Amino acid sequence: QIHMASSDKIDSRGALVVLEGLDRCGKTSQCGRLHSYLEESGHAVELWRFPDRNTGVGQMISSYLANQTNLDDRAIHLLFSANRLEKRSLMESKLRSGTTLIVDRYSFSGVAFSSAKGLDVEWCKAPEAGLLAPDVVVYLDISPEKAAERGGYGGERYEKLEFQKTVAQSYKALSDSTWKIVEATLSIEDVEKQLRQIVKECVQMCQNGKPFSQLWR
Ligand code: FDM
Repeated sequence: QIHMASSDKIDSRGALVVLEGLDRCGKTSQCGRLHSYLEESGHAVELWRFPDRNTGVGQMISSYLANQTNLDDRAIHLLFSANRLEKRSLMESKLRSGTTLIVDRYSFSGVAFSSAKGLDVEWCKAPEAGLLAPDVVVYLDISPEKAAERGGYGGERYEKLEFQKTVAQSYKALSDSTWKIVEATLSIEDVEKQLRQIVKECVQMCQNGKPFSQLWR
């Protein structure tokens, strides 16, 4: 009779999948398509986004983005961080129960946008050290000029070409070799195809017990 050592036990879990990119890169549509695809294939999956505008903190962020309130750059940065921190335990329990989360923006947006205003990168990272690290980060890559040509910048605070150029540089500085870069100017179907492949592999690794890791550690 074979007894499995407890260290051999496989803790199957859901995957934390994060999509990042500039405004108008197609992130939100692709998150939706990916969510439907996984759901239809019978996988437990939820679509999340940051900022989560449904919480009290999220409402403060929303009114800031709509230019209805002004806040100090550091203060709004910390609200974005708090908005992720307040979802941390729910996030972890969903993943442990086997649910995959497709997340439209995460801490990388926090650092990219705030550091584009001139805040120190390390200062920006600090409040979120220890949050769950994504199992995969997909960056939908588009030049700020191309994104602006797509039109439909909605008039929110950051939706301006000059600022988006700086954000693009911040993202580049933040990205590492683990990020999957997908060319966002391909057709919707081709982007979708690449995403499915990336996410299928990632989901598989998490089902096979890939351990959690923490941000910025
Ligand atoms: N944004 C988003 C930040 O500045 N910091 C953050 O931590 C996050 C998650 O908020 F311009 C910015 C990015 C974007 C704006 O995002 C709202 P959506 O995806 O358009 O809702």
